[in-house]
Amino acid sequence: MTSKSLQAFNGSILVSEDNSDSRAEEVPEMGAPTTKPKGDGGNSQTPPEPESSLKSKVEALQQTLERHRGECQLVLLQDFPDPDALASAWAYQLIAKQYKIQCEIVYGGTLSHQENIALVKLTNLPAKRWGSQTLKDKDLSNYSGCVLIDSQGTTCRLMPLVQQAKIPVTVVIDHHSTQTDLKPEFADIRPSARATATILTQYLQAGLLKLDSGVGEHVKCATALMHGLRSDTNRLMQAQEEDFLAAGYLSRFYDAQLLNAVLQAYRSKRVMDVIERSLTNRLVQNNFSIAGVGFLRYDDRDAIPQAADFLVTEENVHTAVVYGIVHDEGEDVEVVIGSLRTTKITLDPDEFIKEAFGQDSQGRFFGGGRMMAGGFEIPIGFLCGFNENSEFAKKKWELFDNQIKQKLLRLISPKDNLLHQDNKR
Ligand SMILES: [Mn+2]
Repeated sequence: MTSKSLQAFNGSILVSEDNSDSRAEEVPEMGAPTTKPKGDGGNSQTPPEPESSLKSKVEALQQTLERHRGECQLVLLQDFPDPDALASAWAYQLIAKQYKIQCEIVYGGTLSHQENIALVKLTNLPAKRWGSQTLKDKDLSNYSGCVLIDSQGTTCRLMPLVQQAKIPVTVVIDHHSTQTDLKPEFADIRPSARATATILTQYLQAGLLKLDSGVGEHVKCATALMHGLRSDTNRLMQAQEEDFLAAGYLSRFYDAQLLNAVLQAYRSKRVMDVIERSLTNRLVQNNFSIAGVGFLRYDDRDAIPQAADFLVTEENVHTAVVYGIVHDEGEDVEVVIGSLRTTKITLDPDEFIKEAFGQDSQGRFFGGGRMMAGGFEIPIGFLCGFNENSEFAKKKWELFDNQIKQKLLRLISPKDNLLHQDNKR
């Protein structure tokens, strides 16, 4: 991987090779998959999937489902599932139900963004969190196969356990570039697709499940798919022909009021407080806005990308990076979590983050990105804990804050290596 020369601003394509490109996926407003070619202003259109190839995919999926009739499958989502993942998994579950396949939709992390929580609550979306305790109590031998939707297992902490339990990967449906060689029975991996929801909608439209606007569950699932599709295409602004066609089909079934209710979800006070901290602490240099927000509860993790979304709206700012130390009580670990948002077309978040933070001892990058958005997670290992000692916690935060700033400023103002704390504005 080191052979890949990373030039932070040249805007060339860097196909993600590690497992962290989807960190920022939980933020629904942002961007398309990592493989989107850059430098075209985001307007290039990939022609829709040819009908013949879609037809053969649909047939292959039908045959796969038929072979597993009556079985139980585990649908694994990324740790912080976004609307595209949640909705697509639900559509798969409804399709599989026709073959008497029972699907359990699970994720290992948490739902943190208020819109995602609202989506799950308002639509009764059947996804469950499996913490480490749930896993210990679960008998995985019930499941004859696992299904990966909107990921390839690399951003999914449940994946290693499923592999240990020797559950085969039956189906992969995703729009990220191929990340690992999973050898599933059925794969539809389309990096050219803007949303997995578009792929699933095409399946529905091709007849894998006949949607009925008289069936509440169908209406809710269509609404979730519409939300997933919109959020992965930046409210359809990056949508291509096939996404519009899928949205057009969904428009016959979805509930506009319900979608509106999901989008109207309010921010919690704690999210507002984190945004406030990011405003107070931000340092603006060379059109970059950088803000450390200190310690955060795990459930508020999503306040970080939301603060970055907000900071990038400031005049003369094209890129915002917000980070904090998040304590995961379940696993008792602390992680520096950060998000990047940019409106600069020639800045590739994936390259920028890989270049800024480098790799861990196993050669894994601490983060990556896709169009307009990126994220990173840096475990703090031995320095975890003892935050009840406020003097220590303060020093610890300052250390990480300074180190992250230095790494970022090295790229932002290459000649100006030193940290100028009083540059704050
Ligand atoms: Mn997606």
